[in-house]
Formats: sequence, structure tokens, C-alpha cells
Amino acid sequence: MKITKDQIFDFNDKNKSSYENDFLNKKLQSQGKNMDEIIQKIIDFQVAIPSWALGAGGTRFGRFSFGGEPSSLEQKLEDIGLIHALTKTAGAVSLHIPWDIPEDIQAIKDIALDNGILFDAMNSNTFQDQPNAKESYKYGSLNSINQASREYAVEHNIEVVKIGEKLGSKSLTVWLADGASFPGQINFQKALYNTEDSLKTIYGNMPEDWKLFIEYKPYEPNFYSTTIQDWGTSFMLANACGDRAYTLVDLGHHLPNTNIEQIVATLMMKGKLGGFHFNDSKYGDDDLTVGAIKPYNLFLIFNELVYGMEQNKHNPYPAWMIDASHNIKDPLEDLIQSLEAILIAYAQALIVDRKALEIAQLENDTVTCQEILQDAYRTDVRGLLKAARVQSGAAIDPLKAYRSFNVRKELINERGTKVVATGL
Ligand code: PSV
Ligand code: MN
Ligand code: MN
Repeated sequence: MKITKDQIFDFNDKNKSSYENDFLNKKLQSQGKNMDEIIQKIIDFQVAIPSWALGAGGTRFGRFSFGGEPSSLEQKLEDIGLIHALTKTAGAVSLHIPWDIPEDIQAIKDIALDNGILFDAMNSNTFQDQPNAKESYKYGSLNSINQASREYAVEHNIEVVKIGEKLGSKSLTVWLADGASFPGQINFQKALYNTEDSLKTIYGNMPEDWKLFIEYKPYEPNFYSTTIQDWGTSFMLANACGDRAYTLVDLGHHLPNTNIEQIVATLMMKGKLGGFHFNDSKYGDDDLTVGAIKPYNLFLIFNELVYGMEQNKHNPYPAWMIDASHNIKDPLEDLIQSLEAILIAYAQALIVDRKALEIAQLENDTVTCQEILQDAYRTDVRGLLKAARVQSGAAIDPLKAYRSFNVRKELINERGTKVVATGL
């Protein structure tokens, strides 16, 4: 199925009455801000969709089919194309190897081009043993005490880079399940040493214009220790690798109540925030829809991201990706909801009165500081998103358009009720 420009145009024509930005425009002008520039920033914000977010939902306890799931990489790209046609915010895909090994590279590139999709970071997989694997990752991969497993994992990452090069990707994300489930199981220092050594080898084998993103996570699947447990460990490893190695922040990879916005600020100040995975959580790495649980927290994080993007020019523009799971929802609807939450938080951060905030901070006027942030957070910025969408050719209300175009029904008609097993 393909959504045409005419369909979107007709939909927008029927739904155009619903937004009004005059009041907000006056307010922004009084702060010396230009609303058109803010709208342009919203249009420019593109978030990669991971290929594993499009299949049947659920958890390791069970997966539930909803019908019309993509059963090939081609179909996954088509699904992202649908989301991109509706939102104009999902112009990239993040692939996972070996879940997504492209058989015909040119054909895959053609489909991506046709749908306006770029290839963002490649993800390697050294947390599962594949059928016919020569070595096992049962006791670790890049950190393994077993040299053969380590080398096998390094080789896999180099292979992923090679596939990514053919597709036009420019970065590799490494997330490791490596750690220990019981005290005494591994030697912490040897595990960290081996991880650093392996990452340096991978980094040394990447093309000069590639970036390495090192993801951290405090626990799961190992429940006693994870070798790259926190941003500090990732930062240290990135520094050991070199200039083009960065830390990747995944919102779900923190212990409860961690001050993620402060981590963002620290990394950006040091020019080391490379990648960002969006999701939301109540307890741990729940991978819930972005903004579903803690939208104010998301805003505070975006507040630091916007500040960093404006102030820390030595920090590269971060690679944004959604890393959430839809569980019982239609994945395309869930991704549209996530994109909406991301853009709302971003727009709210863009309208923060930074000059007034700086003055209030200089005066130690804590009350005014809080008022300024909450004023932005409590502003309804959905009109800005609608204006951005009209300008970029997206649907003014992507979720409503998705339903009114009967996308899921069409996909079920085309593809039947297949279930895709890949995914987390
Ligand atoms: C596992 O926690 C995880 O969700 C990480 O966040 C990675 O980014 C993703 O899997 C893909 O490997
Ligand atoms: Mn992640
Ligand atoms: Mn995760």
C-alpha cells in the first residue's frame, strides 16, 4: 500500500480548520523568537524507525499478531514509508543485523529512496546465538573471557559495518547484553578490559567517516552486572576509542529516578552525545510509547538537548531513533503516537524563554526559573506541529489520517495475517 500526495492533500483540506497560532506567535515575538524558524526546526527533525518495531507485539512471554505484519525487509521499509508519508518525520530506518540482512542491496536502496528513507545507524547483534554460529555468546561477546567468542563478535560488527557501507549508513550502534547474572561469575576488570579492546578493534576497522555509538544499560538480560552499565562507562570507552566514538543514551536504560537530563547536559558539554533512543517507562526498560508515562521528564530532557544543540557546536547533531515496543497496539499507530510526543516535547523546548531563564538563574530566582520552564511545558504547541505538517506535506493529523485511510485493513488484505518473529 502507498499513501499518495493527493490523499494527504484532500485529508488536510477537510481538516484544515483545526489550528490557530496567532496568540502563540505574539508571545514568541515578545521573547524575540521567530515562529517560522521554530516551525522549520520541527519540519527538519527526523527520527529513525528501527526495523524491529514493526512486527508482532508483545514480550518474551508471548507475542500477539495484529495482521498485515511485514514479513521482509522490503515490507518493513514500505511500512516506514507509510509513517513517513503521514508524518514527514520518519525519514530514516535503523537496521539490525542479522535480522535484516538485505539480499538484493540495490533493490533495498531503491525502495528506501522511493519512500524517502535514509539508512541511519546499523545495529549489530551479539546477544543471540544464530543457527550455525561457530562460537557462542552465552557467556558474553565483546567482553568474553573466551578469545574465540570475542573475535567472532568483533568480526560480526565489522561485517555489519560492511553491509551498512553498501547501503549508505554512516554509523554503528553497539548494544551489548554482556555482563553477569551472579556474583563472582566474571572478573569485572577483565570483562571491561576485553570490551575496550574489542571496541577499539571495531572502531579501527570503521571507515574514516563513520561514527561508533556505544549504548549502556544497567541490567537485563543479566541481572547482577552489565559490563557497560552506565553513561560513565560508555563515555570512558568512547574516549578510549577515539574522536568518532560517542555515548548513546536510551531513555529506558537507567535506574528509576536517574536524572537523565543532567546526563544529556554533561555529555553534550563534552561533545560526546552521539545517539539517542526514545521510549518511556514506569519501572525499567519497559520500551513503552514515548511520552506515555512521563511527558514532563521528556520535556526536561529536550530542554537540555535544545540547549546543547544551540550551545555545544562541537557535539555532533545526535542520531535520533525510537526504541519502543507497541505491545498490544498496532505498531504503526504506536510509532505515530511516539513521533507526536517527541515533536511536542521538542517544540515546547524550542519555545522556552532562554534569555529570561538565564537572567532568573543569574539572580538565583528559583521561582521564576520554574515558572519559565513550566510555562513552556504547559503551552499547547500542537498548532505548531500542524503548521509544520501542512508545510512539509504531511497529514495535519497523522493518526486520524491513518485510520481514515484504513491502512491496517489494506495491509491485512495485501499480506494476510503473518507473524514476524524478529524483534526484542
Ligand atoms: C535492548 O535493551 C535494546 O532495546 C537496546 O536498547 C538496543 O538499542 C536494542 O535492544 C537493539 O539491539
Ligand atoms: Mn536502545
Ligand atoms: Mn532497551
